[in-house]
Amino acid sequence: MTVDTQALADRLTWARTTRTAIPQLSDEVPGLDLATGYAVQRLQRPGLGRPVGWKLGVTSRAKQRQVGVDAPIYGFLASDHVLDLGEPLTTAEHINPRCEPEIVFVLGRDLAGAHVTTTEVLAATSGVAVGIEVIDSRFTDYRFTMPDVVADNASAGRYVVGAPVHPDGIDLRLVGVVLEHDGDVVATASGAASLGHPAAAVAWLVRALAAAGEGLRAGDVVLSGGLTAAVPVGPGDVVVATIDRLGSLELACR
Ligand code: 0L1
Ligand code: MG
Repeated sequence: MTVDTQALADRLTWARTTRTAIPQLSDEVPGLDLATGYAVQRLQRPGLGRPVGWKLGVTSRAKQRQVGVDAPIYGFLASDHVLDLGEPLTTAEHINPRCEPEIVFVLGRDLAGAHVTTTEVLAATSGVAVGIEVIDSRFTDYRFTMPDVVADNASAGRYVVGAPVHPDGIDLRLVGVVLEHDGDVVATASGAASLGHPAAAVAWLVRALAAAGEGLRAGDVVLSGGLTAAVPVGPGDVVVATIDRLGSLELACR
């Protein structure tokens, strides 16, 4: 069966720009597979501004349990996804926003290849930082299959990043993570929650991109995967992510 990937991409763009949830694509396209999902995702890239990097999704067991899957995925990040430090999140610009803490990598040089290792990722990294990702599914009630959520750019919404520090001497598996919502600690984790090591998650991404003929570029930002379950947010909420050695980051919602 031939799938009209452009029509599916257009449907997701309509959902995003009108802030209207739609049923998962696989309801209508039963054979929707991961390759088709990535093709639909790719078609949405030009509509979101300048490319700035990538995001990993479903890398933690907490997230895998939350969405009922067992393998990571990736999505692209573009300038329209960026929230500046101190810039509030306007929740009405999203359908169903949820916040999650992430360790963010900033690439110091290009990195590509089908066999890239965790060590090579760390060597190519100029900085790591605390981040908050705002995910937002275009599908009703976050109900989707893996190909659906890949097509929906891994639920990318917005993200904010703190000041990067050099990763030398930091064991990213061991750094503690605390997520606060309106002053309450709602989740804790350590860096190892993302595929055992956040840099291993980035290495997985590089290998996956190599299969698509792509790679990371110097200056790219990579969200290495949500470390806890994501917390739903609305106007007036404040979310704070704190990661040992990397610092604290606050996101206010209006
Ligand atoms: O929760 C979700 O929407 C699954 C997609 C991946 C989101 C993420 O982990 O950043
Ligand atoms: Mg995430």
